[in-house]
Amino acid sequence: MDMGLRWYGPGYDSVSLEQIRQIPGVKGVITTLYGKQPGELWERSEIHALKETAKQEGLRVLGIESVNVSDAIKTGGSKRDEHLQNYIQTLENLAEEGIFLVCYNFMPVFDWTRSELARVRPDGSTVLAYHQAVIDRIDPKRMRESIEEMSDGFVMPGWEPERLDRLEELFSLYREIDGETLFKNLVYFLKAIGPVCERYGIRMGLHPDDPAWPIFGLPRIITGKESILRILKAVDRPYNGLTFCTGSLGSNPDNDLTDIIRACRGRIPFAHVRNLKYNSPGDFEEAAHLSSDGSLDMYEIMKALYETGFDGVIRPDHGRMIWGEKAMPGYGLYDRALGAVYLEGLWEALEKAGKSG
Ligand code: DNO
Repeated sequence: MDMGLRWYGPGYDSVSLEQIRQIPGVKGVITTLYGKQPGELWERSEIHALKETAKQEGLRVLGIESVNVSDAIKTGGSKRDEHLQNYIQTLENLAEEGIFLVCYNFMPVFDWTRSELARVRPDGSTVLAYHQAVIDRIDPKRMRESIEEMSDGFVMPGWEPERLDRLEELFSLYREIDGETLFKNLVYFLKAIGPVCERYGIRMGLHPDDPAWPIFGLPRIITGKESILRILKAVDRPYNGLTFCTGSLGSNPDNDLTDIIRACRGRIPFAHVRNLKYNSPGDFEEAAHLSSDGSLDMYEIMKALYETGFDGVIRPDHGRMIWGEKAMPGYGLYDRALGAVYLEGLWEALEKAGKSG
């Protein structure tokens, strides 16, 4: 298992590589080429430069989150094949640079969604939160205003202004796309990238939908055990894997996280491990990683990963904003560092118990 921290790159992240390097046990970063539009080709020289930046600080690029999939690929639009060629070439360029883990999602229009970016918890920390009634009142096409107001000037992954400017157009692209069509387009994508993934040993980690149910009338297709197994079986090859995101799947209390991990044995190359707290149906808030601070049992989750032979990358996920830090919501340094070390502690205990038992 390699522990990594997500890093947005120079100019995009308030957290530095030097700070990341000082978190015990963190071997590298999960990063991306920010500024690249979905569908665009990533040149090998650009990937190399990214890798060198990390290397100069003694860190590896453990994986990419994300090489985003374009709307043409998701909807089967006219530019699908051109974008697929670029995606395939990008994967090859990444592999040539020694990067073999790629996370992506297949959510229409919106990536992860929250209704609040700074809900105050009893200890004064602030967290991302979701309240269905608030989401139901939002006009999704005016999301730009809501996000700008909420995010304190930080640009968040999946919520880039270029995207928010095109919401009207994006909604119309998905007008005819139901869950089944989206699923078929995902299979088409996975089959198309199969040869390059198999040639280089690339592991793709499909990120579940967050929250794990349809929102704003848009379909969402990776929401729980059944839908995950369906896609893993539709393209039943090791390269077709899952990014096991506890916070996304855990947004639905009906999802049994450890059961999903066991059902996906061998197909989880990447895990986002974090906690959240359910307040009432449709209302949850993120919490510290520690089990007792939220509703998820981190020990059981790490144990299921350990027992199924997980050998990929784990990163702590959204952290609380604590100690006066000002950073991108969910992606400050302090609480994610606490999370990383806590998860490493659980892993160390599991490994030692495993060896002695
Ligand atoms: C949010 C993240 C997502 C994730 C993408 C993967 O914090 O978990 O933005 O990176 O959905 O493609």
